[in-house]
Amino acid sequence: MNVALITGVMGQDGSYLAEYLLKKNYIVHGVRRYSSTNVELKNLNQIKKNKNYSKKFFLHYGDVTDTSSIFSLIKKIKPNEIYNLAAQSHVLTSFQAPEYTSQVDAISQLRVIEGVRQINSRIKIYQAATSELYGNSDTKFQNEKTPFDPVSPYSAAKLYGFYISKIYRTAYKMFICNGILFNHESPRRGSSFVTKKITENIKRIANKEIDCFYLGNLNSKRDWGYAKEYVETMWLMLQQNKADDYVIATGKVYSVKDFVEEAFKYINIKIKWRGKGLKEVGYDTKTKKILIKVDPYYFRPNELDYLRGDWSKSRKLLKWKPKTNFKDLVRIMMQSEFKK
Ligand code: NAP
Ligand code: G4F
Repeated sequence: MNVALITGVMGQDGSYLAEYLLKKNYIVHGVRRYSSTNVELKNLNQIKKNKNYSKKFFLHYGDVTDTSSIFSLIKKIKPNEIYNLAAQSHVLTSFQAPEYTSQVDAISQLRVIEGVRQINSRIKIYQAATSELYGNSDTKFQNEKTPFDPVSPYSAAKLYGFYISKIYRTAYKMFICNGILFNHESPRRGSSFVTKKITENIKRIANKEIDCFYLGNLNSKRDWGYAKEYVETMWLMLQQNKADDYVIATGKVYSVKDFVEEAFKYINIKIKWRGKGLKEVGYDTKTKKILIKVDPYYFRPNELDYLRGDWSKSRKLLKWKPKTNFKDLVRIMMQSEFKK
């Protein structure tokens, strides 16, 4: 019987991964943080609705910053695989809370890995690394050989997670894989990330709740994929004969403006841009109404302008390829907003 432990199970990836593993007949244990307010288990709705999963899916309170909670969960659950997804995953927030971000995204990675080393070093570990590690690399595509150059407290912390995983892999022969995933989105994305922020605000405009909304760097380019299909690669990495690091991406790149334009098409609005810098606005070509403005609050002290992944190693070794293109991703997210 395969038993998986997922930290960060309530997040976007954790919830899709839990569903994916349950379909594969895994027993899945997820770690959630305690909160004194009533946190909705929205992302776990599909699992809660499925009666077959009631004896296969278990939620535990825990925190990756707490050694006793993580060590005792590993001892109690006895997983074969750990997917270590818990993180303070928002880049701008990492500038506002750098020490906390380092605790969760760097030291806690060591905590999980060290727990496995002490308790049962044969447990396989997936470590959530990130394309943010590359920073403003001057290559057109980034792959597993591209040098890292982090530009935020978030990516510096993840860099530690990446290397400590590699070090334990070689020093103790542990099976630890770093997934260098490029941006991936879905209806389950947190509202403060740019794609979800755009789709939610377009819905508000359509409902006449707001007249316009504010964004930061409109020209930033990302390689956006679909989270639901990216989680499969986490599992695939742990099924290989040898532990390794893999880039997961689409190889296509779009700007924040492209995302805005594509998303507005869903409600038949054509967006054009005028002005420069802080004065740049996006307006409806038919009504001339301004729908998007720039607010410097959303700028990062260090911007990362361009990320585009070369996923050829994953295609070759994991036999994986992305299926959902940019337009489909935007449509999936918009459809979900309007279904709510
Ligand atoms: P997410 O939606 O932000 O989920 C992260 C989860 O971690 C949340 O459920 C959060 O819990 C939990 N968490 C935070 N601090 C914790 C703590 N101290 N103890 C236990 N749980 C904690 O992130 P995601 O998009 O699913 O990403 C999953 C992982 O992949 C993250 O490590 C992220 O950094 C990495 N990654 C993401 C992308 C992407 O484009 N999505 C790309 C590359 C790498 P709360 O709900 O209580 O806050
Ligand atoms: O959606 P974002 O906040 O994602 P970002 O910073 O690329 O980070 C995400 O992807 C990483 C993988 O590369 C993950 F490791 C990380 O955990 C996270 O999931 O911002 C995307 C781009 C940025 O360039 C940002 O400056 O959009 C730009 N942007 C423009 N206006 C905005 C906004 N970002 C946010 N969050 N909010 C805005 O209003």
